Amino acid sequence: MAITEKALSESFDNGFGTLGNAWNVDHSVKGEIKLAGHSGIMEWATGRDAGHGYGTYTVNAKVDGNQPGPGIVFWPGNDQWPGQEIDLLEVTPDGSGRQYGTVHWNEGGSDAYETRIFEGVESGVFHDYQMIWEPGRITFKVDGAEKGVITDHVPLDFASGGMNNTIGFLNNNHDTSLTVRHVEFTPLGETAPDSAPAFTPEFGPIILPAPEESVITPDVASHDGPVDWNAIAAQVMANYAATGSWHL
Ligand SMILES: [Ca+2]
Repeated sequence: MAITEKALSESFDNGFGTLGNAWNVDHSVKGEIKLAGHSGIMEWATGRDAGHGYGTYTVNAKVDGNQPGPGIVFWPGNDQWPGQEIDLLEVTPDGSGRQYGTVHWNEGGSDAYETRIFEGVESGVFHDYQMIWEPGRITFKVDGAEKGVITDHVPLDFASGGMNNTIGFLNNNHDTSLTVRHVEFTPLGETAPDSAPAFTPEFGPIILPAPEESVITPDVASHDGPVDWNAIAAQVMANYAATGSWHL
């Protein structure tokens, strides 16, 4: 399988676009997706090389509400947790509405983590959230301003002998929501493109533990009905076996 060090740029002008696997996510407004209540969208975490590695991750998004619920979550490529989860946005549980970033790791079978509070970042408006993942260093920025740096327990990416992470968005609170208008990934050492590159599905599909009442829309804009998650996964695996690429 090819290492997926490819740029990604998703504007949500065509439904879920490159992030085709979602449950309970609203894409009725062209150019954005909205997660409210219990909802999520994520690339498939199919193995250590799923998703993306070192580089710059930029997400234009808006949090509404001041409670935990919304998340910009980079999930471990191998879908194992506790593990290599990196969160570009969560909300503190103290009612202050403060936002923060986190690096998680597996410490002897238990979840361990380190956080950085994003001081002065307000909810209710769109911000550019950015994570720069480099060897030994993760930097969080909001609207171009550095909000925190973590240098301990920074994982190696797949190309360096470690594991990649998949891009995802979650919301699990009826009093909060997360609206996302743009997602971009630029591999380390490359310059962000001036215009969105054509999407290729190779960084492709997704997986997360499916919630009990999944409403998944895997086939991008073609249907919105409930879908059997296991059947989708089986089809993706079959396609991969037959063609060498992940697709539905
Ligand atoms: Ca957009």
